[in-house]
This record gives sequence, structure tokens and C-alpha cells, in this order.
Amino acid sequence: MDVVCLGESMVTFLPSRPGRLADVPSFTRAIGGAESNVACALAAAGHRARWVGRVGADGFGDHLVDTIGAHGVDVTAVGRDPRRPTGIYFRTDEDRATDAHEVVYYRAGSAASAMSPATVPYESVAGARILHLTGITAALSGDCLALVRELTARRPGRPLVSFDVNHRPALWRDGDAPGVLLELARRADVVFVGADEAERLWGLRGAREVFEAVSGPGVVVVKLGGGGAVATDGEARTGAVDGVLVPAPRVDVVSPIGAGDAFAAGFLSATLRGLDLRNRLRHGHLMAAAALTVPGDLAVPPRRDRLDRLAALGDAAWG
Ligand code: KDG
Repeated sequence: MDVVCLGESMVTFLPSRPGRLADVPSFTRAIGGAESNVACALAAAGHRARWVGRVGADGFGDHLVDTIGAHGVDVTAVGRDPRRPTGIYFRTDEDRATDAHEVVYYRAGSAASAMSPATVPYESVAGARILHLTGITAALSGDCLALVRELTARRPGRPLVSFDVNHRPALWRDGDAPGVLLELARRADVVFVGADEAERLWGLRGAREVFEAVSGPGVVVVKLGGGGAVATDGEARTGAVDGVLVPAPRVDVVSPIGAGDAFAAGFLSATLRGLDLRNRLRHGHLMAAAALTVPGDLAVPPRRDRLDRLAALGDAAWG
């Protein structure tokens, strides 16, 4: 297996029209889940990807397993829980003026929240080249946090651990998020974090402060929204360089949901192919651009040869 992505997936309800949740008359069913989004995009890019999660023994669970499997993702290690439901959530469209939107989760006590070192066997992730996790799983329950801690513990033969901070304020209580998410980021080999997230969580301003704070041995990527992304593979932490900055291509945004996941998938795809940091960032942006131009979480990414051609354009084309 090239990549294992572990986390909760949910049936997602997208609004039939803009406006407050209270006023939306109907919703369209889709699927969501940051980690399975990454797995689907990686499978579309030609990699062997597995999603490890847990769903209820219900129709929504069937829908998730069938749909994610139909994207070419290995779903053989997805657990079914006869006592707990599959998580679902509803969202509204971004308000064009303020970017604000509503998200309402129905996932407390879900099947995925019962993931733990006891219910998710280590064998389901062992042997992968990359294990992709996010801070969302750490927020789901004490058992889920214990699982993420176990999976990020350093041990011989551990896959390269990729960690997207993905701070979801609605899932955290008691002010735990900053400490836990920094601890987990420091255990990872590849970290993705938004500059806005790093400032909100840790009061860090600018990529250099993030590079210094997330002082693990590997790669740190700071996403600057429309401003692109900047990454270091360690040198920046010694003060030698400020990291590699790659501007984001300009696209007409339909919806930002799933763009961060697509970015991570593009970056990890290029990592698997041994490309350098600049090209990993470019592949991240190209996959994100595809996700930004569709309403749901998942877009069909451009074919690999097209991605390679776009990534190879000169600096002038990349702004
Ligand atoms: O990254 C997109 C996700 O936010 C969405 O699919 C749902 O995983 C999700 C979450 O917990 O917010």
C-alpha cells in the first residue's frame, strides 16, 4: 500500500441554495471526511490508497464504504459498529461577502468516535509508505486521541507520518486543542497547517515562527490561502533559508471545502514520486485548484501527465 488515510468519514448534506441553515429547504447527499478525501484523490492520481475508519452497520455506512471504494480506495480495513451510527453533517454555502458558513455535525458518539488502539489493529496501517492523519481524529474522543498518539509514536518501520492540523473548533472542548495539536504535529514527518490556523491556535505569525515551533525532523507546509504555500524540509529551522514559497494559481472558487485535503493529496503524491519540495507544492496547488472549482469535497483531478506539464511551467507562469 502506498498510503493509508485514517479518520472519520461522514455522509454530508450540501444545501440546495445559499442562505442560513434555518432557511435551506433541502439538501443533496454527498460524502465528506478529510482523510478519505485525501485517499480518494490519491487513488485518482494512480496511487494505492487505503482508508481506515469505522462506520455504523447502517445505510449511511454502506453508502460511504461503497462510494469511497468506487473511487478506487481500498476499504477492506473499515470497521462496522452495530451499536453506534455513522456520523453525518450539514453545511451551508459560504456567504460571498463574509466567507462565513454554518456546519452542523451529528457525530458525537458515532461509530468512528469509538476508534481506539483496541478497535483499530496496527496491522491495518503497517506496511504503508505514508500514513496520513489529521487533528480532526484527535478531537473525536479520548479513545481516538489515544489511537492517534499510538500511531504517531516513533517505532521501527513506522510509515512516514503525514499530519494535517485541521483545527475544527466545534469539535474541541476545554482549550485542549493548541497543546494536543502541537504535540501531534511535532511527532509527524510531514505537517500541513494554515497560517490562519497557526495564529489562532498557537499565536504564531508567519511561516518562520511555525517552522521553529513545529520542530520535528521533517517537512512543514504552511498554507497561505490565495497567497500560496511555503514549505521547509528542515533548513529553514536552522535559519539557512526561509523555506520554498509557491504561489497558488488563480481559479474561480466555487467552494473551498475539500481544497486542503486535495492540496495534501497532491503534495503526498509528489512525495511518493520523489519530487522536490517546489514540485510537491505545485502538485498540491494543482489538485487543490480542481477541488476549489466543484461544490462538494471531491473533484476529479487532472490526469498525471497534465499535472506534470502544468507543474513544469516556468516560474513566470506560476506568478
Ligand atoms: O476537509 C473537508 C472536511 O472538513 C469535511 O469533509 C468534513 O472531515 C470533515 C470534518 O470533520 O470537518
